[in-house]
Amino acid sequence: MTLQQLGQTRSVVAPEFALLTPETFIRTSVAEWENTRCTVHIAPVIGQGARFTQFTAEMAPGAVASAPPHDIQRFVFVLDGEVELQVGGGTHCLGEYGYAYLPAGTEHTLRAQNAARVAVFEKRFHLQAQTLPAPEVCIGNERAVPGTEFEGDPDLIARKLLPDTPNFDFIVTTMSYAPGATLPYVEIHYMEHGLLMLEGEGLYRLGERFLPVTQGDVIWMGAHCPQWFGALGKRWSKYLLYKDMNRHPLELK
Ligand code: UGY
Ligand code: MN
Repeated sequence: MTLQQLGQTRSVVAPEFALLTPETFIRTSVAEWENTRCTVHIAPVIGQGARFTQFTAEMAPGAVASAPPHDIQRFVFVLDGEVELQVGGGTHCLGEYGYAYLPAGTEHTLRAQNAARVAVFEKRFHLQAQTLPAPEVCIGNERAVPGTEFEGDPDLIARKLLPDTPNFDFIVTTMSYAPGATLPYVEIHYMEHGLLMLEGEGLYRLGERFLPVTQGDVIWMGAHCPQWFGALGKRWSKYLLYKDMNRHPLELK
């Protein structure tokens, strides 16, 4: 018998964080995603509560997704395969590591050209933001985004996939670590994170736990969860990271 068959897993769910590893993923269907198996990793009902959702959509060839309800923003990131995005009268082909941000109320479709796997973050658009100009559609590929050194460390590179401007109420970045690189300190902040390990492996500190993580793992970090990462192995590690941003702490919903 395997350790899994004996009831073992690396997944941990705590009030302020969750590590979710692939052997515990349960596929389900989600409205708007036809012919698609979705694993909803993070939903508002998790732990002390999340204000966003993160899921992986496994689209069959030709599967189509339509826009979420009108007040919800969507960010998609193609993990495997090719997805055709139709929005605003234009057609865009998103290949591996291609991404798109669709503001709340943006009619669009996503069509899998072949079997495709897509990481999705969705968040209700924050009302306070309606006094600012509406965020715009953003389309790109992570591999074409210039990186910047995180806190001056050339072995820790951050890439912002969305504009860091006050009209956006969340941001998605990738963080790339050379073997042995670490976050320079334990972070504690009121913003929450959704994370997908894209490449590599290492140790994630979540609260008081140090947990081994690897490609394919998902992490939720709730408000004020102590967090730190150190990269292990012989290749660069990279994770995709959601973070809510730019809103008054007393106005968070
Ligand atoms: O900027 C951040 O919040 C980021 N460095 N956090 C993280 O990687 N857990
Ligand atoms: Mn952080």
